[in-house]
Amino acid sequence: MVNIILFGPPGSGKGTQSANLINKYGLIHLSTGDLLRSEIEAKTPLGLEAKKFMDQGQLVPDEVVIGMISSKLDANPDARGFIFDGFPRTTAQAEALDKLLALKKTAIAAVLSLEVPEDELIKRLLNRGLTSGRSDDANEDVVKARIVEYHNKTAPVADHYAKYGKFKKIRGSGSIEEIFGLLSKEIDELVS
Ligand code: B4P
Repeated sequence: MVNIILFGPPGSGKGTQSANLINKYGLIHLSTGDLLRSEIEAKTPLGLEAKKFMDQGQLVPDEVVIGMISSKLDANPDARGFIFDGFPRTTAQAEALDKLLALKKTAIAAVLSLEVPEDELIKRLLNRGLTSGRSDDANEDVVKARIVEYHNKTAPVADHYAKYGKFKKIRGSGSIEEIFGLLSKEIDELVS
């Protein structure tokens, strides 16, 4: 089983690259952002609660996202591995994920972190906001709040995995194909 975390700030391309990587490697894509947006669309109690945080550019409480990931892991007992996209976003989430995987006698193989300059992140997100209908991409204040949340709460997750020698920075600016090539090179070594 090969489990990879695609890491990086909002707009760094985690979702974009995951979509291509799952096809190439036959892994299961677990995006907490996508899971939360489905709950919002279905107007479930979880979705209505999550929306309050997402609309402000804040992270959704840990117990909500950890619960979602735990059910998805249980629902896919025969998976060849997972690509975690947008999860873990706090150290508490990282610790919970490590425990959930240990129960399944597996672990994170690598954390690949997409590095993109901040001005480019803002440009990409506002640009997506023109067409996506995503409330959290819609205005510059919310986009900037998401980047602040990333620095305060998510960046420490890098240290958590660096301690185990699992953390690797990957250039995240350039064409989508170019970055896909850089990520594939890393994953090829893990699956060979
Ligand atoms: P996410 O859905 O995870 O979204 P993201 O961080 O904005 O985007 P990503 O990095 O995947 O960027 P993408 O490929 O789409 O999170 C949304 C919100 O959900 C969070 O703010 C939070 O509130 C909540 N949430 C999610 N997970 C959570 C958790 N674990 N705990 C708590 N809360 C959680 O790319 C962005 C844009 O850039 C796209 O338009 C794309 O086309 C473009 N792009 C991509 N690569 C490019 C490239 N190489 N060149 C030019 N443009 C590119």
